Amino acid sequence: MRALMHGTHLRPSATGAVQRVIRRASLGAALLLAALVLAACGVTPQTILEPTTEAARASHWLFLVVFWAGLAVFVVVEGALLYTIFRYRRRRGDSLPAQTHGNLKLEIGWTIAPTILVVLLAAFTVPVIFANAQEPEDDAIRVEAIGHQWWFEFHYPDLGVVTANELHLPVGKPAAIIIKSEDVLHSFWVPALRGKLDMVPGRTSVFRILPEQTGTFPGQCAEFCGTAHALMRFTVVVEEPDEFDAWAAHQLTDRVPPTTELAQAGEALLTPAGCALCHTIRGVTDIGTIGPDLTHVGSRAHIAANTMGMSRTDLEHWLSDPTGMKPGNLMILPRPLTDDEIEALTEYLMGLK
Ligand code: HEC
Ligand SMILES: [Cu+2]
Repeated sequence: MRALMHGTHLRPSATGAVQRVIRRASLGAALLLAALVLAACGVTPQTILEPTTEAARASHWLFLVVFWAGLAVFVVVEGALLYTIFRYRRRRGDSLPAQTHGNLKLEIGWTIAPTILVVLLAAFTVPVIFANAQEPEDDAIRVEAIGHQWWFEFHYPDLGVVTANELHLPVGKPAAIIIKSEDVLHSFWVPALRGKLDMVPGRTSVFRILPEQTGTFPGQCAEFCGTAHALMRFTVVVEEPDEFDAWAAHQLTDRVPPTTELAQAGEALLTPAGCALCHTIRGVTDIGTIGPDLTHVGSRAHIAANTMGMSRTDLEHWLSDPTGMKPGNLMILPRPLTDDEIEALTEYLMGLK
């Protein structure tokens, strides 16, 4: 009797708890969905499903082959499993079924079928691997892409241009991307342009990209490389050849000298505040090589490996607390900056177009 009362007493609140959990879970799911939908708005999708070059189309096609083949296998195997479970389930009065130990025909069958499937997949895959391994042409525009913890450096050895996290390429011209790493394993990946390639320390790999359409394509590091790996992104700007030439010519110039008093005060801070230890700003200082080249930082759309915008507010946030903005990153200031210093440096950096 006591147990029964106890039971009836418990039940309503237990049901309430379950309902609360369900309500919370559905609220959470709705919020997550909304966040995903919002995140998808206004950004060029970083997806392999919208290839824009021959190499990316080849990988995409291969993905479809493997996906549909995998789906067919899944449906057949799970279908057979479900059919067997229901058709041969134990019914009342059933006795132990006949016990078999091995079935030669079946075993030969399920060895041969996957073998044929794997050989077929290889037959599709190998030509794509070879096609995508095509050497870049001799007159391809050469770009060294160098992985750093946790940002990308781009260096055009023939043009002399050095920049960070924003790779510019002229449309319709093959590019030879020369892939290196400064420290640990990274991976260079712009899904719209082609598949990934590891950036291996001590090793140089080259791949070819032939952009077919202008636009801005997101990329990111695709190999875990430490604390800020998830915050290591970049963009590829594919533009008309004359726009590219103008961009490159401008990148080659020294920094735009500051004109306002505030910006001049910013420039005067580069050495005392420690920035010059790590950053190069051509025309002012060229000893720093640990951080991105800032000569034309104001001409880029983002900072901090594309995890923040290039705006006054973003720069102020970045300078007041780089570690808080991007945990683990290697911009360690010798001392915190004062508000006045941040204001002056921000004004100065905004002017480095
Ligand atoms: C110890 C080296 C170091 C010092 C000192 C340093 N930085 Fe940096 N800085 C970095 C590194 C490394 C990054 C790249 C961070 C990342 O994205 O992971 C960076 C990024 C930046 C960026 C963003 C650039 C971009 O294109 O993403 C700006 C702007 C910047 N630093 C300004 C400054 C200023 C101004 C100072 C002086 C007050 C300074 N830094 C001092 C190492 C340093
Ligand atoms: Cu990484």
